[in-house]
Amino acid sequence: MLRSLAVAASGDPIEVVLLHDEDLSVDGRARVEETVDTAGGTIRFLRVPGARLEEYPSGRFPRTIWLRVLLPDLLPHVDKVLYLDADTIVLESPAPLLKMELGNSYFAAVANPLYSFMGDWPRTTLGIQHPRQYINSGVLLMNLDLMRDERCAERLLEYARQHPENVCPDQDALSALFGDRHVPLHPRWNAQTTLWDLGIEEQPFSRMEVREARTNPAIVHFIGPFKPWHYLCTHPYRDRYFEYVAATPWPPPEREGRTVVNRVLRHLSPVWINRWFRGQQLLERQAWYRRLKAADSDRSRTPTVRRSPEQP
Ligand SMILES: [Mn+2]
Repeated sequence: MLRSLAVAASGDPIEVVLLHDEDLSVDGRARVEETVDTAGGTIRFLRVPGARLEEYPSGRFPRTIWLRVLLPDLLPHVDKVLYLDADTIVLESPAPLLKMELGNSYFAAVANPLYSFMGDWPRTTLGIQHPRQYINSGVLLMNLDLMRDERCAERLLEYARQHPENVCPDQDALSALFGDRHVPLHPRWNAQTTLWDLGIEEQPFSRMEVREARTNPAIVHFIGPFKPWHYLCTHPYRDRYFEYVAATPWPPPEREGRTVVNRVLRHLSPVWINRWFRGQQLLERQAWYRRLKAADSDRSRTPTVRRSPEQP
């Protein structure tokens, strides 16, 4: 991501803040610095104490998913920031995006289309009526001033604690609370894998937007379980990822997932591959949630512990 950003920004000054919760090796930091230096940019490593993140329930995801919502506090003197997931590549300078006026909106983001087999939880569980208000949290242009003023981090924490069962904890919380307070971006600013996997009619974008985002994405986001180094990744921009890696001090990641089953699955359409994998993930998540509920009702039998009411 950083290498691609360095190339895409060409000439536009970039100031990178790398958020992390665990120690980074001296060698790892040096490699990151070298990658950003090649673009004449600056980098600051910002370590966030794990305890800060542990306050937010993250389900089966790493706790670091919550780092982005702490940015208003972490960068107290910054008015606006572009948050990028590490599983993105940047193909066009985001400088014009950063100039966008956000007015009374907390952030600008791209909607998150869903595979139909995953169900429509944004509507049925989160109460989001318009599919464009369910956003993907991997690329966020954040109005830090407004988010600080209106205590967004605390409100997200409160919501997350009341909804520990949510499928995508940070993204669901951002969408449910602030989906109606965001600027919807063209899908080319967060071209998620679903853009290519799903049919045009299945996406919450116009036909024109889908075509433009497919042919000319500005930021590609490798969402889901198959990152570019996975054997089941058939993403059209997979090779671009490896080109960028080749220009960094890191060796290319080892290919993973080349199992007998996957050699058969690879011949299926991406939707069916996802259905197979994510179906299994969904089952695991349901089992995890049943355990959570069981533990919860165990505790509620103890009169000294008060629990907030269970959400549907
Ligand atoms: Mn991501």
